Amino acid sequence: MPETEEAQRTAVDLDRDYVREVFRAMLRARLLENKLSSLYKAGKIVGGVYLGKGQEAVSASLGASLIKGRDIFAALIRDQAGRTAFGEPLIDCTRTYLGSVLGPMKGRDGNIHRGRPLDGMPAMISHLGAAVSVVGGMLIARRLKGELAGVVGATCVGDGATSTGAFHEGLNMAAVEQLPMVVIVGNNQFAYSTPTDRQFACEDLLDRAKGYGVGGHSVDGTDLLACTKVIGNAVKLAREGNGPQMVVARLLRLSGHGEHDDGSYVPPVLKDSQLGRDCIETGVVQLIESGIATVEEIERWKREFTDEVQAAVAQAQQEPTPDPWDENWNACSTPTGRGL
Ligand SMILES: Cc1ncc(C[n+]2csc(CCOP(=O)(O)OP(=O)(O)O)c2C)c(N)n1
Repeated sequence: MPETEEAQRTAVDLDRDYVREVFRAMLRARLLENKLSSLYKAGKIVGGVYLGKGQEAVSASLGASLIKGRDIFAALIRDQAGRTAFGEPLIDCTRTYLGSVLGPMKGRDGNIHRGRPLDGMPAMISHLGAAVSVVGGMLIARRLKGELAGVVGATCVGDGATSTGAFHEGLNMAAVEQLPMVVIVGNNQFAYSTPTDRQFACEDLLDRAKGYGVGGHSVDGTDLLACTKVIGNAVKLAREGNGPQMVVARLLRLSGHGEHDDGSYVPPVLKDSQLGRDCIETGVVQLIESGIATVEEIERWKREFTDEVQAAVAQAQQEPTPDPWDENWNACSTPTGRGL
């Protein structure tokens, strides 16, 4: 607890700003993803569309706890809110989904495998768990260059990813090396259509943190204020030299695996449970009840972000897709300045 009254006020204000930042990123991501879903259903997006609906509080709490320009964030398919909170412009998303040559992947990736490595965002890897090793490697590289002080590397995985070899090897190594890493496990009860009781036999995924020798934290992923507190604290612990931290967030995926999947295998009883709460809805109530934001402000943000999403889609839609005759199709990224 800060000693002086002024310091106490500042601490409260900082928390308030952080919570508002998290919620704004959640809202921007939700409005953007609603639009992506409509575009997909209208046949305007080729390939898959993957949403983070219901997981925004977890993802944005992580993204907003990280420092852009210093930290590393390896986002996964449910992390539009975290990307937004970490500072990724919305146009990066619409350009990638709509195949614009001006996007960070230059129109070579159709959906979600985008990144800006020079800004601390490695491009997403589909192979579940692989990002844990990538973040570990990036942190070791910083250590070798003498640039690790005060840095955190973070990634998010799903419950399914925790059963892969890559996850195990990556987290084990991070623990041995005592890296400043945060791994968020979004336990949304399903890996595609496989429920958790067909994925692992331990009672709680949190039990695994002990086995790896890393800090373990559990949070209700539908509760905005709990997410900001628990995830913000895990990032702080990692930053202060306490080694890797694993946070297990309990929630439910509020969409199909991708928009091609109606998720009809999710039992109604789960949807009606605490796990099935929509974090945006609970967040609105929490913000208003705690006086962190007013109804008018939230309505204004909705209008502002709706306009921003429309503009990002309209802009990407009128940009060119790659011309196969001009493209050199380099397999490796080159520092051209375009998209990096
Ligand atoms: C190593 C590996 N195995 C299988 C797949 C195919 N796959 C893609 S997403 C997915 C389910 C992921 O479930 P989970 O980790 O729980 O994350 P969620 O989609 O629920 O957020 C699977 C099996 C993959 N991408 N990588």
